[in-house]
Formats: sequence, C-alpha cells, structure tokens
Amino acid sequence: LTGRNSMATAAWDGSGTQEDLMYRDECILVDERDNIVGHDSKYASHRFISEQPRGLLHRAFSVFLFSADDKLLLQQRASTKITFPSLWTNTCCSHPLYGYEPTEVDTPEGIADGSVLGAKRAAVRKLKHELGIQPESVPLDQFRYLTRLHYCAADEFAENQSVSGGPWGEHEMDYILFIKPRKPVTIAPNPEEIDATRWVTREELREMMADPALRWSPWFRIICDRFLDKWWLNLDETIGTDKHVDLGTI
Ligand code: DMA
Ligand code: MN
Repeated sequence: LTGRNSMATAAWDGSGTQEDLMYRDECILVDERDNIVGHDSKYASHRFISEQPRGLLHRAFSVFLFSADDKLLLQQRASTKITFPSLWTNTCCSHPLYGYEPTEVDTPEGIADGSVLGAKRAAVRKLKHELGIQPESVPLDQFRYLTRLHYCAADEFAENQSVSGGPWGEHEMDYILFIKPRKPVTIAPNPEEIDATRWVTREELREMMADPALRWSPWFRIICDRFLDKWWLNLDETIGTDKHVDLGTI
C-alpha cells in the first residue's frame, strides 16, 4: 500500500472531530477529464490559498433521496462544519475516498457503463454517517447515477471557520446520484454533520429558496438551475430508466 492512508483495508472511521476527518479522509484527485492523478487529504484538497487558489480538483458525490410521494430530503449543514457551514443543500454530499476495500475508486470502465460502484458505496457510507440511514434500505442497485458536474466555488462565509488553514472552497468532479428507496427510510440525523432536515415538494423548495433568511450551497444552486426540475418532474423515469443519464458530458 502506498500513500498516507495506512488503514487502507480497515473500515472507514467516522469518529472524532470535523478536523480529524479533514486529515484522515483521503480524496481522489483528478484532472478535468476525470482521470485520476493522485490522492491527498480532505484538508489539502479544500484549501483555497495562493499556492492553489482553486484547491485540488477531486471526486465527490451528491445524493438526492426522495420519498415514495416524490418529496426530496434536504439538509442544513451543521454550523460546526469546517466548509460551507449552516447552508441548506441536497440530502447528502461527500467524497469517495482513496484507500478502502471494497474500493470507492471508480475505474474508467465503471464510469463508462454508469455503474460507478465506488461513488455509490461512498454514498451508502455517508447516508449512514450523516442521516443514520441503514445501508439495507439504500441498496447500491437502487441508485441512479445521472451525470458528472465539474464546478469550483469558494466558501464565501470563511469567517465562520473554526480551524486554521482556510480559506476553504470546493473544486469537484461531482457524481450526481438519485434514489427513491423502495422501502421507507428512517432518518436519525447526526448533529456533528446536520443542523436540520426537511422533506419538500418542488413547490415547497421554491418557497424555501425565495426565503432570504436561508442560504444554499453553491453546488445545490448549480444543480437546481441546470437539472433538477427536469429530473424531478419525471422522477420514476429518471430513476427507473437511463433516459436522463449522460455518461459522456462533464
Ligand atoms: C463534499 O461534501 C461534497 C460535495 C458535493 C460538496 P461535504 O463537505 O458535506 O463532505 P463531508 O461530509 O465529507 O465533509
Ligand atoms: Mn470536496
């Protein structure tokens, strides 16, 4: 095994502080075509400093989880998150990590055929960690991978940051995953990660986004502007077929 992650075959350890996770989690670094170029800590990857004003481009995923009646589960990030604290956003976001078995590192083949098991495994891991959702209720084969989004956004609320090393930002190759679990899920949000949750219809989301008191993550805004309505309107088709899947465009 190479690299800093000497626990490569152990299970992921979500214990400790947000700062611990910044050092322990090892992100997968990629180029603008999503070819892997290395790996580095979540801390190093998210620093927006003069040596790397756009951080280090790395893989991420964004889960949109829906109820049986097509409501989307939103979360408000905990005020204690180091990056983008207190913002409202989609159900769950994080990074597939380097150094675990079964692997979270997707291969060109797994990306070309849309299976992206690495991103899906990471999604199952973090749905449990952030929302207490049992892995059995979100099987890998119920996720629909839709596309990849390359975006970069500085954390404008850097003054909130509780740890030195910032300013921070996101520069990601973000794999978008939709799921409407066949069995109802029970959620138990982790206060280290999440301050609030809400299930919303399209109309309720529109109302929330018009509320000037609420702030939204930049990646959620991009996905809303570009894709969300068209995908949500025909949700069963979006999740049940490959009609809305775009494996080529980044
Ligand atoms: C990072 O999410 C991924 C995206 C798509 C922004 P995050 O900051 O919530 O990750 P983590 O929960 O691992 O800190
Ligand atoms: Mn990131």
